[in-house]
Amino acid sequence: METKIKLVQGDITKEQVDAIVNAANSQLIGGLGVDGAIRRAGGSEIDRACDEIRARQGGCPTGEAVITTGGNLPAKYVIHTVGPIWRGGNSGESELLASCYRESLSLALDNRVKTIAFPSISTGIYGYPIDKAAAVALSAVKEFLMQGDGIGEVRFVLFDDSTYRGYEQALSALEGQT
Ligand code: AR6
Repeated sequence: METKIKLVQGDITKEQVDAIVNAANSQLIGGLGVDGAIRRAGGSEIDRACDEIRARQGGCPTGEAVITTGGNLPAKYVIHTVGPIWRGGNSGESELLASCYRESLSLALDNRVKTIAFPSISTGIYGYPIDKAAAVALSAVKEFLMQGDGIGEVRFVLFDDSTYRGYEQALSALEGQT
């Protein structure tokens, strides 16, 4: 099962996959970080699609996900999920973060997505410690993949060295478990 999970260092907007995931905010209003990069590269079609979702359902609660076009990106879709803001670890952060990965993968399956790329949700502006976030992210994805085989590959596209190393360590710890 682990072979379906790949770690790469790079810019998620360049990924040739069916869907990339965005670390969005609950208003679905363009922000900084990976959100800004995705919207810049994908163009105004993504902004318009987010505006429509906001008008229809008022945004996207933390831990949930919505899907839009990928606009000008190589990816067909962008799945926008809203990670928790780190408040010290006792405010349900890990459950909400795990839910982001599960909900994104479930939306991917509904849209026949076979290959999907995630950034490290919540570990930038939202302040979630990388080691903790990596463990939650990888085990949530692994558990989801064990439930079925609709998704062929999940790639984590990690922007900087320290994030990449954090995920590498968490993945070897997870693979070491029986
Ligand atoms: N490709 C992959 N990862 C990236 C890229 C990229 N092009 N650019 C940044 N990252 P953040 P959050 C990494 O802050 O913590 C926005 O304003 C970054 O280095 O983007 O969930 C939203 O609108 C970090 O490792 O997301 C929300 O308001 C990771 O992506 C808020 O930020 C996530 O950092 C969400 O904060």
